[in-house]
Amino acid sequence: AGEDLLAKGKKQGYLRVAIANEPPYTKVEPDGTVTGAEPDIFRAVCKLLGINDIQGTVAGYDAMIPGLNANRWDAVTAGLFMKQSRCAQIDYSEPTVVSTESFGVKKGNPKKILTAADVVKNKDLKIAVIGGGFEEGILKGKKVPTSQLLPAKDGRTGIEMVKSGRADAFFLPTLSLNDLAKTDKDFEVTAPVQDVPVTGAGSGFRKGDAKFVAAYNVQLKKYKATPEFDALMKKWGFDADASRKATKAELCKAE
Ligand code: 6CS
Repeated sequence: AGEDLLAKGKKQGYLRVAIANEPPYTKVEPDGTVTGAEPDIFRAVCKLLGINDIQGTVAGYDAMIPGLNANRWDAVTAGLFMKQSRCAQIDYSEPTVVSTESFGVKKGNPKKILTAADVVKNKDLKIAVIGGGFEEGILKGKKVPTSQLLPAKDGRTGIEMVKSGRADAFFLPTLSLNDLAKTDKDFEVTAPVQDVPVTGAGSGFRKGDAKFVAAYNVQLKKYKATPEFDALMKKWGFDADASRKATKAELCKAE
């Protein structure tokens, strides 16, 4: 980093963040405004630190950490779920959003896909996953062959793969699938998958910005105790108490 991130943010009046465009975690409004649960939390905490704005860039989940370390943005605020390999590469804030995973499947769930174990035991299944995403990592960790995993660029693409029959399921956070289902009644979302880790994200920073992260965590803790935080979490469909109870140390244990 070299330059002090807090001083830089205050001086220029904003920080740069990487986001996806996957509501309710992240969302780009038609006018370009960056919103969704994680950017909204980040913006609010930055205000408490004296930094008034954020500038978002949409990036793939596989590009977020390399881009952060290449200084293309100052933070990742995309619901980038904590796990061992990611926690080793970047410095996360304490948890913001905590959530679950589901499968998006054809109506009636014809292949009966409800758990990761269901995928492991059926070599004929093709599962759409976001490239470089947490879900891909879970299935690879369970030794599902790469040939069974079909990369999807974003949520909408993954659902199209299921509807066209190219994929038997799309593995994605429950809330992201529910959001897609609001405008597309042609697929269904399974109950939260029971045999995978709880997902939790925080904002991700460069290891060199530890001083900023410490200051950020102080304000984040205060913010999480306010009614504004409850309102924001409710607006996007997240559980505020689950977020308050979660710890980075615990979430970083996920494989
Ligand atoms: O952390 C990840 O990689 C995942 N996070 C979200 C919010 N959606 C998909 C992505 O794979």
